[in-house]
Amino acid sequence: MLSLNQAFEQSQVDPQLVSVVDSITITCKNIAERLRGGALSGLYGSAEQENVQGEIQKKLDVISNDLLKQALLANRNVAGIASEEEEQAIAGNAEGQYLVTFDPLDGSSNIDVNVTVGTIFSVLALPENCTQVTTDTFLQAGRKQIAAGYVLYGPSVILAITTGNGVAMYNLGSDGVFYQTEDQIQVPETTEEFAINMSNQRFWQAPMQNYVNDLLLGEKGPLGKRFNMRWIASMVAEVHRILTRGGIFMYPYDSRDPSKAGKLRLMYEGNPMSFLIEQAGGASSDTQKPIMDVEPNHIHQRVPVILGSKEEVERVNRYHQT
Ligand code: FDP
Repeated sequence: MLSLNQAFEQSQVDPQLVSVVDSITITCKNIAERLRGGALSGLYGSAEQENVQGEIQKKLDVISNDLLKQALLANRNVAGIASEEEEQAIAGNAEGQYLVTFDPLDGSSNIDVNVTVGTIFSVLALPENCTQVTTDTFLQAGRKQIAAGYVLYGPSVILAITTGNGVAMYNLGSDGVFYQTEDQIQVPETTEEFAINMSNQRFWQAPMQNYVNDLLLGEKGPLGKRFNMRWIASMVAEVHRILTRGGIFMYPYDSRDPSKAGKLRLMYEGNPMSFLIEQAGGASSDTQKPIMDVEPNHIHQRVPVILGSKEEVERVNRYHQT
């Protein structure tokens, strides 16, 4: 079976990029190990909370962030990092050519209930002539991503990755090596499965209300088919399901906090997941344009996210055009 490094070698991925991805996957193995320990790792609960021995417990998302930060900043090919858990980007090594953004533990409200979570990452190039990495250096549209992926901590540990040449998946073996299980994944164009947090329905805008209402009408409605619903409340797990068997995932704008464009973050969730989904033949949209065409103006910018099987994403776009 092909290991991740052999696959990179075969497709002649830049060795410096390989080393950046290595830093991420090695750290993710460490995170997976801690997650597997569950409550025995003493890592459940809130950050800075004391356990019965009077020891300070740190939340796993804080620990995952620290581990990734440490590993990436120690890599001389990394020019800087930006994390969902950090206020500002952090400059890395002077000779580095790559910028990495990451969500260290997506779906973290699921950790304590032992539901699948994951690490999401995106790699950008250091712009030419950049002499000083700042938070603004990261404000590049998703189209400029060099690589993106996630490591899923579920019943098995799975890496999904793209370097702009399709999407491949790897399973973590008991020997600590990621082995390729899928290559050139294709998201089916049509689907009968949707994922959305229905409890927010009354806060959505009219076009989203109309689309979901029509979808719920099933075979007798304008969409002419019966839909099934899934909501894991862990984006990384939902995207993994969509890459595996299709579907549509939506976290639209809602009026609960009108100042926020959506719940999910463009740089750590929207862009990397859109890169994977587009590379697998699916589509992704903020209801007006492809997410990867959104020009970021803030490192923690939020974005409405609609992604998955092409036919359904395009239908959602049409509902928003009328
Ligand atoms: P979480 O808050 O647990 O980190 O990243 C945000 C996210 O999870 C997504 O992974 C998930 O899809 C969504 O939020 C869940 O939101 P709801 O709590 O509204 O269901």
